[in-house]
Amino acid sequence: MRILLYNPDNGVTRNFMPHLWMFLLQALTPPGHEVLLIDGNAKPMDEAQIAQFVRDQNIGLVGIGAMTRMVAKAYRMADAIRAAGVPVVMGGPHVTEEADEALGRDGGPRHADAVALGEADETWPQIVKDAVRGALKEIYAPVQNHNS
Ligand code: B12
Repeated sequence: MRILLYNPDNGVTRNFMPHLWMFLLQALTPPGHEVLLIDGNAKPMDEAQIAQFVRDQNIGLVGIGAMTRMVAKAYRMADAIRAAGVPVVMGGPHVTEEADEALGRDGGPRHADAVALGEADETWPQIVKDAVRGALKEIYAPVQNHNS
């Protein structure tokens, strides 16, 4: 499967500070998949452009991460990707606190097929496997270590 990890542009201050999550999840992706990275600060895209990109590149899953300041753009891009028929998983600090908002469980529109809560180091490989089977769960909670 071809996977796109997308970080929306920071449309508030427009300062560019690359985020680490994309590189980490790319490294943690199980073998056999191709992972493409787009940071909107380096490659600005609008909704129509990202929908075209996922179609042209035969993308099977899109992961979007966002802090609160970029989440409105993240949701607009997620909506465009889902309308193109490609599932979206979202993660990062905003949707970790507001998973119901991303999943449309708060009365608003749904933006994501699945949400990864907290750190996704352990859950990302499972998310990819579930996406391949067409069986994404709505919520992926981080694996807790209760040894301490
Ligand atoms: C380092 C850091 C910074 C650094 C570097 C920022 C950068 N761009 O990389 C500096 C000091 C510059 C910084 C600045 C800011 N930061 Co800062 N920062 C952090 C900090 C301490 C760690 C982030 C990090 O790199 N973690 C390591 C990476 C690998 O982990 P991660 O990003 O959390 O990603 C993991 C999960 O979130 C999840 N995940 C994330 N995205 C996705 C996407 C998908 C698809 C999936 C499946 C999973 C997933 O999986 C990843 C792997 O486990 C966090 C607090 C914290 N302890 O997490 C705050 C934090 C992210 N920062 C925050 C804020 C608000 C800011 C600023 C906006 C502050 C300001 N007012 O200017 C600026 C924004 C600057 C910018 N343009 O990016 C907030 C965000 C809150 C929110 N609701 O959005 C946090 C959470 C702190 C807090 N508790 O308030 N920050």
